[in-house]
Amino acid sequence: MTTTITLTGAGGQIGYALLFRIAAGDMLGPDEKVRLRLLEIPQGLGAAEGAALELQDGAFDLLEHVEVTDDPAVGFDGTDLALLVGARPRGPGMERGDLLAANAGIFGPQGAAIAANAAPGVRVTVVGNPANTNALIAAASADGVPAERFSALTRLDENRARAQLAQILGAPVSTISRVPIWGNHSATQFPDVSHATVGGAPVMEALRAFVDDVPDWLDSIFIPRVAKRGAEIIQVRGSSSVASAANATIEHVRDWVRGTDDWTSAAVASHGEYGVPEGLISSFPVTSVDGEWRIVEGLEVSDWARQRIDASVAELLEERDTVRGLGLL
Ligand code: NAX
Repeated sequence: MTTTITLTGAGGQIGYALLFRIAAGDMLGPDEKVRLRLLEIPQGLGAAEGAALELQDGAFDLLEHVEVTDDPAVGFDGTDLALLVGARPRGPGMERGDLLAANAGIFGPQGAAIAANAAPGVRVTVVGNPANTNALIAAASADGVPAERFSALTRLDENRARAQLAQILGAPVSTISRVPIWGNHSATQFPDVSHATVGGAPVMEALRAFVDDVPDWLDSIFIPRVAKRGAEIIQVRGSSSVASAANATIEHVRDWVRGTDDWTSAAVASHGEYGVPEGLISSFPVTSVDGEWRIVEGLEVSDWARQRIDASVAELLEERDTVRGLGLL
């Protein structure tokens, strides 16, 4: 079988880290051939064309074809998986509203181009920030494509949270499970350890051996560390997260297409679960079954968790209202 994959922002940093792993079979497995469409804006075409030449030189067995374009109709033609990574970064003096508007100008037309050109079962993963609201705009612009086919990346946040827990508990990260991210992929996100396990045992109990006051540690150290990890990487590395973001994108798409054994996190369209207003693209604990994300329902949510979920969801509502107010939704 061959899957057609469109990557926007293919000339950018995350694009460069993603392409070779996709071609090597890390995303869809060793038996699935891939056809890549690299969609850029004119200024990014050179970098995308360079990446295409290197893909050729990689002589990947699974890579059938690579095409570079700045035309969304060509880029999304017959695509099965659209990875929307390219976005407008916040420039100097840009207000939040300007940023949302600039990105609505990208993700609205891309949503429409997906509806007009993509394969009937297309799945769209939004990485470019502000990811949740960009996904909302793309989905709203994609007439005839169900909102369930759109999701935004919060897997990097979850991976960061699991890694932090592994570090303090002195346990392999592979033994840490069920650490969902709720809400927005932003500083208001809520990495939730209430249901987390380490080697099958509750993390909340395990933490007591390492931390005096667990709720205080969660509030003052863990949650801010996870939520601001992107800024920490920029400070230390001098550039934003790239390989870890590409890795999370690979895992997100792999799980969506091939299914999960346990919970993970993804920002998906709410149908009102956990009081999140219907239609918002909010991060939830999810599983993937038969190629569809399913929100894990029936979890107990403490008052403490409720407040944090509500705060992040309020930010998502604000973003939606700003975009609506500008007539872009
Ligand atoms: P770069 O600036 O390196 O690359 C972005 C690329 O997108 C550029 O080549 C640009 O020409 C292209 N582009 C811009 N508008 C486009 C359009 N309309 N169509 C096609 N291509 C377009 O950024 P990079 O480091 O690769 O990051 C990409 C995006 O990921 C950013 O928005 C970033 O904020 C976001 N991130 C999201 C994360 C998440 O967890 N959801 C984590 C990592 C990352 O911060």
